[in-house]
Amino acid sequence: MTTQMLDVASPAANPSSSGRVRQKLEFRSGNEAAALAARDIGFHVMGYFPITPSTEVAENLSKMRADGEHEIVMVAGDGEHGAAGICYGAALGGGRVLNATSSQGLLYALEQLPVQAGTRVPMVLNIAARAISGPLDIRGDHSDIYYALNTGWIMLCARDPQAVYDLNFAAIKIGEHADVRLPVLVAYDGFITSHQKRRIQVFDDPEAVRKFLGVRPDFPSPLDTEHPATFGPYMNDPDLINNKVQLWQAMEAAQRVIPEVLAEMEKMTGRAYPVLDDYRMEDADVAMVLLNSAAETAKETADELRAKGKKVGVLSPNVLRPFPAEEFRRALRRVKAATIGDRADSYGAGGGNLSLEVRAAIQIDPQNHTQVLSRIYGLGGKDFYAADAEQFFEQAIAAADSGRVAAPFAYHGATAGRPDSKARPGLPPIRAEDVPGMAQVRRDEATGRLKVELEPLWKMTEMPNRIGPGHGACPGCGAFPTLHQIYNVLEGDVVVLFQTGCAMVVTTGYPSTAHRINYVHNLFQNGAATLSGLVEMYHERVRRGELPASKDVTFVMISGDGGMDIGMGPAIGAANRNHRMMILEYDNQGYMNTGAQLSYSTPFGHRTSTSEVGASLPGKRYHHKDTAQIFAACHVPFVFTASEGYPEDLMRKVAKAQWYAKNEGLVYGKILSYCPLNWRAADDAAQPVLQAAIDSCFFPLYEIEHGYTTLTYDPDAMGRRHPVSDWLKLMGKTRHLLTPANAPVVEGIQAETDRRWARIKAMHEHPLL
Ligand SMILES: Cc1ncc(C[n+]2csc(CCOP(=O)(O)OP(=O)(O)O)c2C)c(N)n1
Ligand code: SF4
Repeated sequence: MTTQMLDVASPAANPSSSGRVRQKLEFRSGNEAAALAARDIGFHVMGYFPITPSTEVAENLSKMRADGEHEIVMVAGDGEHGAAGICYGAALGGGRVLNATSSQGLLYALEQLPVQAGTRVPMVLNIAARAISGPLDIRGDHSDIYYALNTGWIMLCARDPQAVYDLNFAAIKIGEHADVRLPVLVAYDGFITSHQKRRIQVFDDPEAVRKFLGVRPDFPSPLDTEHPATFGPYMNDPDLINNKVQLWQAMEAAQRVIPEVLAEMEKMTGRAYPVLDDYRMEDADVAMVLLNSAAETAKETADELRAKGKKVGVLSPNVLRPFPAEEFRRALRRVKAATIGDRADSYGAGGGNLSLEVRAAIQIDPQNHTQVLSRIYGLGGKDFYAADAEQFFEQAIAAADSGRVAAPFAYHGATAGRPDSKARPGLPPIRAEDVPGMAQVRRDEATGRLKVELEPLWKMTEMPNRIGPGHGACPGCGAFPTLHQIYNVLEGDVVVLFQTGCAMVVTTGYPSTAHRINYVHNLFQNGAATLSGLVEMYHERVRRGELPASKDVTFVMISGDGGMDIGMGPAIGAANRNHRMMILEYDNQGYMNTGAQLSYSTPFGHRTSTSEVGASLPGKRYHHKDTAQIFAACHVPFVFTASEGYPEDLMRKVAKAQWYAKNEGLVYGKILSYCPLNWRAADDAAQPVLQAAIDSCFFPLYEIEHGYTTLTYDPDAMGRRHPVSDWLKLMGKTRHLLTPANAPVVEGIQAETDRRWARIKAMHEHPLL
């Protein structure tokens, strides 16, 4: 039986006594289908954090919310761990809750998943499955979802956009069933299902949807103040094991509830989702077992082989937790050989999780003699074509015919690599002596502050660039002028760590790299911790005489503003420990690498793909984060703000920063950096736009040296102060704010700008502030 339903047009058009409800046809991707389902379900709250390829779920919902199509409260987490916490709290509050993520996002949220399952709090989490780092690859495989197998969440698998839509409804009903009460995850293939559009049927009968879902049952909630209760107590032996028995029992109950709910869905829609999807298995000698979209390819190949007289079939679970062990036993009882493909390895276990679990399921059946071939395929988005499916079938047929398996476990599709090519910079590496730097720094003994003498700016053209040309950034991108100004003033040996973001992604496409000095990437939630470890190892190895003390390396972390949201905890940790390193943030006011979602540094009212603009919403709903002041509160030796639009000012500050990072401890710098693509401004308009942000006092230029604040540019004193509207009118992302209806929003931005500016000025004027 297949999950496909291409004959729904008639029942959709003619809901009849068969129990089918009115539906309508749409042409949608998996992510759009998840967003439409969310709208039709009417979740109370969505907690989320952007990550490719699942981000579109939140983006679509943001657009729909701006257009007044739903009322889901959308809360952007500071990272996926935060988003999962938001969802847990919201779900404890008794309403319906949604999240969507992928890859590292799921892994970063993972710690919260057993907390929620263990305390039995239902919600729905969509996963557009993607490869996990490292190295980083944004395309699809199943290495992320396999990590969720042991969390206690129910796991549904959606093979196409229609299934994504349908299974979101089923997820609500299954998770909220009184005997189950568990959170539910709906997994679909990144890009293949998340982005490819298909014809799908969506409900066109809100009343029928309401009837199917019912109201969310009243589970114990901290919002029920009439019945005080403790949620998540500390547990001792034997209560914890008993708690886990209950979780297991809930999964057992789900074995019964899931088919019931899916049967009810089938009645309403005409679309069937058996727990284990079986295709042409009625008399199959040979089977292929695959998860999600690849199974559809395998079905076409099965048809071709059947036409040649081969008895082959395909199995694909629609439910991964609870695992359909009994269904596999039944389906494979007569099968002589099966190839089980996994889009992720369980390294060292001799198979991926699906293969291991199917083997475990059938080995307890004395009547089963199926030979199993485990194959790892399709990693990092590697396509799975009909030719691959044919090979899988042929290998199983050979095993069935010979009675022996030639290779029980193998990777499928790997190559010999490129033995002649090495990961190397396109240009020769740069050494300390090549970069004398553009500044002399000395300490003023009277004030204890640093004085910088800068070479004339034209000298910059003589400096070799530590970052080579040929990167793939957008024309006019400000990240690179920013990096060049930083690098040209830093003298000697520099080791950089880039957190994930545009500057990282466009400079390191394996096997090339634009970095001509030592470069490390770590994900943008943990770069500061990683660099602090490297710094400590450097100093310890110098102390032990293992590395030359004469070298005097400078350690620099480069991050976007988004990395200072999700990576804030480790960055503050590094600041509190005061490691000798620099954290330099290029602030382009959003998560640009993933398609311009809001960051906490996005200013109020600005349009991003998750703070959309429409009749119901005028862009972002809260003010930008003052990251420089957060670091100032850590009392590190040096904090500054700067902009690529003021190169001399920026370079002076970076020169000071290098001195402090070598001699005293941690430095943080926030650098306003142009993003023409997502600010919706001309490629060559960096200077006027940045100047306007600074002259409006929205982005004050200052430094804090040992706690003393100094304004390095004062628009008031220079007679150049302008209202924020003069800045907002220069960018497409803010033009909507200039309509009369949004005048109060602009007044709010102006008021907050004035308030923050007055505080900085007061700090500048008063040595104790
Ligand atoms: C744990 C985790 N969550 C989400 C992502 C997806 N992601 C990668 S870069 C990025 C945005 C980076 O924004 P920012 O630091 O501001 O740098 P920019 O892209 O603007 O240069 C996001 C959301 C990820 N890689 N890992
Ligand atoms: S999206 Fe913006 S920050 Fe990213 S490369 Fe393009 S211009 Fe630069």
